[in-house]
Amino acid sequence: MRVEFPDGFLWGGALAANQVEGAWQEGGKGISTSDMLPDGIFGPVTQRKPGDWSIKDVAIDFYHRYPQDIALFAEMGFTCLRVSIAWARIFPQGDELQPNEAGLAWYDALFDELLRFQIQPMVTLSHYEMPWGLVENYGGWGNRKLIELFERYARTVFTRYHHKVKLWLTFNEINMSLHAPLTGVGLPAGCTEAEIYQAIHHQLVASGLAVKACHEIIPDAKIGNMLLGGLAYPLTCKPVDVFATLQENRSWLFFGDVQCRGAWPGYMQRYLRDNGITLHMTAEDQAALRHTVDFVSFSYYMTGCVTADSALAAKQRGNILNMVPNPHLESSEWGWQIDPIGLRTLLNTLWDRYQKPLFIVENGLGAQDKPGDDGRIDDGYRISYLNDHLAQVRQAIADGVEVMGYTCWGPIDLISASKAEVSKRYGFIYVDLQPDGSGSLQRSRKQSFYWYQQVIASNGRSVTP
Ligand code: BGP
Repeated sequence: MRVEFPDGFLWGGALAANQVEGAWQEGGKGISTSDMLPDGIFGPVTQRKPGDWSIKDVAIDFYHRYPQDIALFAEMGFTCLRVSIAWARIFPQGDELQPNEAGLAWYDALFDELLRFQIQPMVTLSHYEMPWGLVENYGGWGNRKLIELFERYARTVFTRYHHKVKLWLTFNEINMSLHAPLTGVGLPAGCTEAEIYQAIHHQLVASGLAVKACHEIIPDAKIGNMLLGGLAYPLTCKPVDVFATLQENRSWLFFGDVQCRGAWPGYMQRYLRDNGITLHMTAEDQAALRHTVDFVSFSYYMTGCVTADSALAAKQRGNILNMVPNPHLESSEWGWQIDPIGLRTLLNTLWDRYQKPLFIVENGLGAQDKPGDDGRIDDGYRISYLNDHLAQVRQAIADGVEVMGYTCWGPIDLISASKAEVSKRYGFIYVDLQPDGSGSLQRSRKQSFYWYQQVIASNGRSVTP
């Protein structure tokens, strides 16, 4: 007998404020780190001057068009939508004592609209952005003052939305900070590894305090962490490659170990020791870390391989995970290797490691969709990609893994994070927006829209093995 997706499994999509909202200077919003990175999370910092333009400034104009977009999500049958709150809409500089009412009111309206369609909001507190004032005036997360300022922000939104939002996430892809320090922890390029680890520690403490605050203020809510779910395979079965792979996976998973088990693991203490890094950690910090998450959420796009041979590794740098490409896998147009079985492996790995419910909060295929002469967008490649991944999620459920839901990335086309491209489209809904900012912003349904509608209506039974 085939095991199916459980009743109550949440289906939907995931968005991030800075990739969809636009309205970058409306409603009293302050400037964020994302505004200062117009070329994406790996790009250079650009001080924004009046008259400067960035594709993110308007993005897909979700700020003004959300009712129409939510109606389309409802038409697909969504039961959950992952969004993020732009911290700089609530505390424009990051250190005000009182929140910005216009920012709070906008998210009230957004959540009300979702609830009107019985779509459950899942809210990320910080998705790849924070108020620029915190970088400029405090030096980002390197400064422990940010713990207090983040807690103030988290408590403000928990209190305001306590009866509307019951699913929360702390920091998006918290394990990306070593790779994109400004986006992750507000540290400039050129900062040292020791500075990044100290900043990460402050952020992990803040995450623990947010969990504590959420449990106090909204006892019936669940709060999770959010990891980039890349998985490393050994390039060969040489024991040195296998151990190097274990270490690579730990470098991504240690964040989850802290957030799920409540302390820095021994292998990380050894890493810090071996690299001459001393963390400043107080007894209060240790107490804060013990507030562990209720569930583990993660993004999943690709896997990669690891070799202990540094010359070979340097020659063969692959996708954004910077691992060696897997010779057995195909890649997307952006070189991201497609590996549906890897998702089953990862779900099992995380379940074995943490024994906490899992939520796949991002997965999807970025592609250059082109409307045909009749305006239709036949994105069969996206349907195959998503079908194959969902078939593996069903396998993992049959393996005994507890999976709460699936929100695919970018259910409507949006601005990509890595390079702020608009041509890298993930959506079931096409947005008429071109790289130079032209386009009507009109929305239209792709072929995959109807496919996903069917998947949700059948609670996943229509997914082919
Ligand atoms: C994740 C981020 C998202 C998202 C996605 C796809 O890392 O959490 O914000 O954008 O990746 O990446 P990209 O937009 O670069 O294709």
